Amino acid sequence: MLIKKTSTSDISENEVTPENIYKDRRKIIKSLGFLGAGALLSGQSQQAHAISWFKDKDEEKSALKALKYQADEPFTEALTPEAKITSHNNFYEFGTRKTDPKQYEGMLTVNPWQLNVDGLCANPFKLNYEDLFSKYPLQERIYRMRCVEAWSMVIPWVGIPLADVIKQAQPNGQAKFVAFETLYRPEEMPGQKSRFAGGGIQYPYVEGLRIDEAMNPLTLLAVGLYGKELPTQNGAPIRLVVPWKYGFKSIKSITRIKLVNQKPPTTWNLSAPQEYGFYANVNPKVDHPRWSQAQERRLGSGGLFSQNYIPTLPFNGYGEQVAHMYKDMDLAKFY
Ligand SMILES: Nc1nc2c(c(=O)[nH]1)N[C@H]1C(S)=C(S)[C@@H](COP(=O)(O)O)O[C@H]1N2
Ligand SMILES: [Mo]
Repeated sequence: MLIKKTSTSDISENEVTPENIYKDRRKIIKSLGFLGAGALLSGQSQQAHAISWFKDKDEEKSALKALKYQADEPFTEALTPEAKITSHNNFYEFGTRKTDPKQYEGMLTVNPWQLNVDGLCANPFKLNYEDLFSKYPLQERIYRMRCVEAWSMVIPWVGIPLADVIKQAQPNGQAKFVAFETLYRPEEMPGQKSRFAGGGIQYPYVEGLRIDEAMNPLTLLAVGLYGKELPTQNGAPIRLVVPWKYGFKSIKSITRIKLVNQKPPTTWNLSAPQEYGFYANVNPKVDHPRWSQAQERRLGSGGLFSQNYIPTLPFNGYGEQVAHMYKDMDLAKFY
């Protein structure tokens, strides 16, 4: 498997790609005999050919930048429809039912925003709302997302490799882990105001990665999906995406990224340590104490009745890029 990067662009707040353009672009790619949504182009000449179909010069330039990757395997899984990705959510700050977060779409104040990057580093810094879309080249990554509840989707994210942000901070030799924190704003997040509405977990939601996991090229800070800014329910304005781990590691609406020396506390591990570990690597061989992890229900792949059960892959199918980080670990013990 490889990085599912099909385009990069300097998307700013005002020039996010509308969904129809997004779809047209994929149709064009398909019509040229490539593999359709999520497919990767291979070979310089094919790339040049595909790009010549994109009208606008700037887009051409950014699309060229986009195609700097090696393709060795097609991405054959269908994208989960946008309507599904934005209406079936886990975001307990907005309620515990899958349908709750969408009710708050547009209701979280994301501008102004402040993301602090600090801790054990030479260059701590802050990013504001505009910075999230303008400071780093944005990349599109189509990733599977596997929730620990045994459902999954295929999502076209737009974002920034977390490594780019961490390198900018210049971590020192003490920095062994990265801690993340979600916005704490009970006025706008009903789940933070009431223990009942928020499912009984502690807020702010916190997560963490080992520094090598954080620096892995797959690890993304997403600011968009389907070519547009993230909606509230998917973690606006910026959220983590760690595609080889269960979805709960992919913390939403982040306000702080801190380089630390010790393994940081993580929300679901604090809440139920026997059920949710720090690592949370997708692993069909290690069942949740209350259900099997051998299979998953792929959402939105086809019609109403086509909820597909498919086998779950180790590391969610990203083993080639990530298994080396765990080669000396017992993954049943460090679940
Ligand atoms: N702050 C915060 N981040 C969160 C959650 C949450 O409740 N709060 N839920 C997690 C879980 S369990 C999953 S499966 C994913 C869901 O992401 P999605 O709604 O964009 O599909 O977000 C994760 N990030
Ligand atoms: Mo999840």
